[in-house]
Amino acid sequence: MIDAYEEDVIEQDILEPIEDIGKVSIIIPFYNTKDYIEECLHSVLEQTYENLEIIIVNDGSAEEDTAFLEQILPEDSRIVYVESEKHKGVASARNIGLNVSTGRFLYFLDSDDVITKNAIELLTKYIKDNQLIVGTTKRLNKPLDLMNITLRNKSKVLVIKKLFMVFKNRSVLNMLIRRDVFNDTESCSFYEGTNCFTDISLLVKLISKIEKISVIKQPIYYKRRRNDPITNPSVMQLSNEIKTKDFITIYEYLHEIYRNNEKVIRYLDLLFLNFYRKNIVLLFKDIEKVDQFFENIAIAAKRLSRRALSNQPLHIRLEMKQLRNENIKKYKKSIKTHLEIRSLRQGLKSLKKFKIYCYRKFFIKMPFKENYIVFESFLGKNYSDSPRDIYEYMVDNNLDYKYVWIFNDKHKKIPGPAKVVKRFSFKYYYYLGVSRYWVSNSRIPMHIDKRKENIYLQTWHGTPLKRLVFDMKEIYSANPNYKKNFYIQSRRWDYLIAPNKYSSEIFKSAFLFEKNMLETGYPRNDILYRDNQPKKINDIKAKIGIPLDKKVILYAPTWRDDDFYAAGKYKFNLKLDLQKMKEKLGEDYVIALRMHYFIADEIKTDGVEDFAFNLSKYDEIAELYLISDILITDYSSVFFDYANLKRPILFFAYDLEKYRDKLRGFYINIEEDVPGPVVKTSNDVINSILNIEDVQHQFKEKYDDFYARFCSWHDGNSTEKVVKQVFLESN
Ligand code: C2G
Repeated sequence: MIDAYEEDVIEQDILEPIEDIGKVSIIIPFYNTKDYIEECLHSVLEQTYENLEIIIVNDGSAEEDTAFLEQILPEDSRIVYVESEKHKGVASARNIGLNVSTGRFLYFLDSDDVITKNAIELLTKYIKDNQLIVGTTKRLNKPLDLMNITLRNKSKVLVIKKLFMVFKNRSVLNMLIRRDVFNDTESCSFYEGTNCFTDISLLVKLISKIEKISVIKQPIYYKRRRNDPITNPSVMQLSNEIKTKDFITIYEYLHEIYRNNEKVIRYLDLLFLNFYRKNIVLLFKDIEKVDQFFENIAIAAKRLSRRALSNQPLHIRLEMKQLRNENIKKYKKSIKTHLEIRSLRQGLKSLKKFKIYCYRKFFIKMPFKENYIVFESFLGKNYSDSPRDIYEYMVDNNLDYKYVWIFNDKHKKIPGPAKVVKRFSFKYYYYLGVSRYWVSNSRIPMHIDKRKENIYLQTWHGTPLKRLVFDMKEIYSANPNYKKNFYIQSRRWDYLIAPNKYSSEIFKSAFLFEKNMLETGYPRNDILYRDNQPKKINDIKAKIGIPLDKKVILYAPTWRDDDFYAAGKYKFNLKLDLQKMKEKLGEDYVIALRMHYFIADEIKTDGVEDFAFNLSKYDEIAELYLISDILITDYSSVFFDYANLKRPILFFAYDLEKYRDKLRGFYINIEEDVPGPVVKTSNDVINSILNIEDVQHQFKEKYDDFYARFCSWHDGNSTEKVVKQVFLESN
């Protein structure tokens, strides 16, 4: 929300007839945003205020983006489509748009953003005699159709004199500007010398010409948080280095032009000091960057007025003094102290932050423990998967290492000599800081940078059916920074295990992984070759309490990205009719229910306790594969592993269309390629099981092809291959 000084509030019902006060030129630069432009355009064409000129400037986009845009542009006389011959940046695109615009008002909109359908109506209604009016902007974290944007029928409008409060966000977006503020088209233009911060070049013109503006305190502009800052960043997701270079460039340029305009200089100085504290100081965490930027920042700092410095805290004033005196030695010392104090202050905010402070400040600088290995599986949830097989192989072969296992439950009991450490405890940070090896099948938190000597073996946790990370277009899960965070975390991986050729290729594209791919098959599947024998199977059944005289159905579904209570806590509605399954199948079968480790809901088995066993908390799903005669799943990768047993698999895909076409998308054609029937109802599941021999016969050929493509790297020796390559040969 824009914090502002209320001078005058106008409460008016916006449902009055719309007054046409003149044509509004909406200028939309387009650059490689084919994934978002449709929603943007739709939100503009939907506007209740109709006297619009919609100027789309294609700023040298890629062919496929251009083709897509030209294909979706509707026949609407209000649309003006302009192409620039090559990509020159948002300022140039907006200037092209300004040059062809004819409207009485100007409005800038980014092609990956959207506006509410009454946005222009509100802006034109409340601009009154002001030169400019701005609406409130909100973040758009997920696709518009999942946003329930409510239009309140009342809106508070403020009239503001303190322009800096509004302009401190450095953006011209969501502003309705009278064209006659500018005496000629030349002055109504953007500086084209940088990629970032070119809005400031128009804002300073506005500051030099106007005294007050109106502000609508209702969100009418939704700014998309671009979910892929790595391979398709928005301008403001560029690196801090690029942004610092651009900021200094445009600050210098405008400071020179407006050197005699006290108000503009005050604004520029405010921006410089804000940018210095939020970006430049952080850039200098890498102290070598000081050498690279010191000279230019010193020049900029010399321009600061005494007044601008007067209300700055002491340490900033000191740093500015050292910059203005060009004393890089003293400045480096000040910045180091500044960052130290900053990280200590951060560290004192909470116990969790203090542990992270200790990790960064102390633990990763303590003597390294060469033969220590830290293991973690499914974010500390259980003792399972490939990390477990690697650990047990090393212990059984008496390899000379010390072992630490991370669990959420500090009382977790596991076999062998490993030390059990509670996740996120001080010991957790200590052992991650001093241990040479990390072995994980999922993700180690963003804030845990690793030492350069550390070796991180990422075993991952399944052959991908669902599209992953950089192969996903939209991000529906709880964390909108998913791609950026994943990229940072996966840069730390030194080894990644692939269960088959198919995964090896996908992991390279989905994870942008370029280091050591271990094409060994999954250690976690060795058990399916080693222990697939009646005695072992009965031992597991007895341990769990499954009747030995019954066959077992295993139901192991995955999670749904958009069905969550919070990050990592997902909902699950059991669609299988357990009562009916018990009636039809209970004589010969029992069913093991096994929810994904993200599922927070407790599965109910009331009334069918002797038929349905909830094994969601059972550590090792591979043991459940062994005891199961049939697997029912959906889009979970479990079937790629279970297929090693060559037993029947049913795909209970009751929400296939939504899951495949909206939520995630798949790498293979689930209806064509999977080695079993895709069914949608409990009845279909029951009938398939009652005729399971026919099903097996029907899918025999497809199953053999599937096995050859996805299971052929497994022979029961994957663990040995991984241990030799990572721990024995690489030393
Ligand atoms: N899993 C489980 N129980 C389930 C589902 C999954 O124990 N009901 C375990 C299995 O080891 C499975 C792994 O979690 O292989 C991954 O589960 P998926 O359902 O495939 O979902 P996800 O966690 O999104 O991983 O490359 C694999 C993908 O990353 C999928």
